[in-house]
Amino acid sequence: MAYRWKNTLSSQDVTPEAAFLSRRTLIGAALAGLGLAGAGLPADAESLTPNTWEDITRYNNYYEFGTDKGDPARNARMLTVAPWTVRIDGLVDRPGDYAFDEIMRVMTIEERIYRFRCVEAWSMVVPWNGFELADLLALAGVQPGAKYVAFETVLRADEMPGVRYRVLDWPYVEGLRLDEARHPLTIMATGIYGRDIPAQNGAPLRLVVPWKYGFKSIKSVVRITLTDKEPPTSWNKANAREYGFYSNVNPEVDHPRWSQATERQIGGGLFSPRKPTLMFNGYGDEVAGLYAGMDLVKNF
Ligand SMILES: Nc1nc2c(c(=O)[nH]1)N[C@H]1C(S)=C(S)[C@@H](COP(=O)(O)O)O[C@H]1N2
Ligand SMILES: [Mo]
Repeated sequence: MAYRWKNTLSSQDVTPEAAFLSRRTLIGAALAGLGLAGAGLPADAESLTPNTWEDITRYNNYYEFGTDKGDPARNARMLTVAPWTVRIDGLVDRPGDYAFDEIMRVMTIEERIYRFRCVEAWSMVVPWNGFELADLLALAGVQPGAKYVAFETVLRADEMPGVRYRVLDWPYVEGLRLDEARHPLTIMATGIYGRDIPAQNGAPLRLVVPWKYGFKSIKSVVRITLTDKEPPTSWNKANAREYGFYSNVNPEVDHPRWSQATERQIGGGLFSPRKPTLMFNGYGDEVAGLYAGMDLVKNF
């Protein structure tokens, strides 16, 4: 398989948020004029209005840096993000330590504006930059016996003040079925608004699976393992009754302690009405087929 060259984002290419938004509007209008709006994209991809840089980078969940929403923005600057390597191992043809810089050299970086829905019932819209996880998996060569992908976050007690509290069993781990991992909507994000992804959002690369609750989108990934068994996941280990392996966004399956029918949009202001939560977070046309015939109440 041939790999495309990355379209490099240098500091000169950084898109100020206002210019970015007007550019999106222009592109949307141009596409609509040609009758091409949304071709090959989720129907409303062009009409999603991203949250501000401030919303996205100051209201975070990254428990390794503390459990308050403002802790990651304050504490994650301690994280050393370069050099960085990702170990890819298990059922792959080319296991090894892949340097982040080398990955970036061979991947094509795209912009993906996705809804992001946390299991705590708040949501944002984030303009990610990144590459499809499928392309990274192809680089390592997935073997026929592989059925799942396991992910692990870096664990550094000296840089992560939150890990002295046993809120979770560190390191943070997550997992996907192989077909979910290879779905074209599943990306490894390396940027937001055309800038490098900030540490509090999971620098230098983090998973983004837009039809699942936010906790599946594991940050600062250092290891990706192809396996034939469903891998353990941090929130399921912490509370299996409340957090399943699949964790697809589903307004009809409530969390045992709160409703999942609606969500609070971050940045909407104090009086903005809650918005109905969409099945698969609005990506059902693309992903419902992955779960055909499955009981989504049992497999929550
Ligand atoms: N390593 C790690 N990854 C993580 C988390 C975490 O605490 N540690 N929190 C998860 C949760 S609950 C959410 S909602 C998202 C938040 O991502 P954001 O801060 O970029 O919005 O990251 C997910 N990935
Ligand atoms: Mo979350």
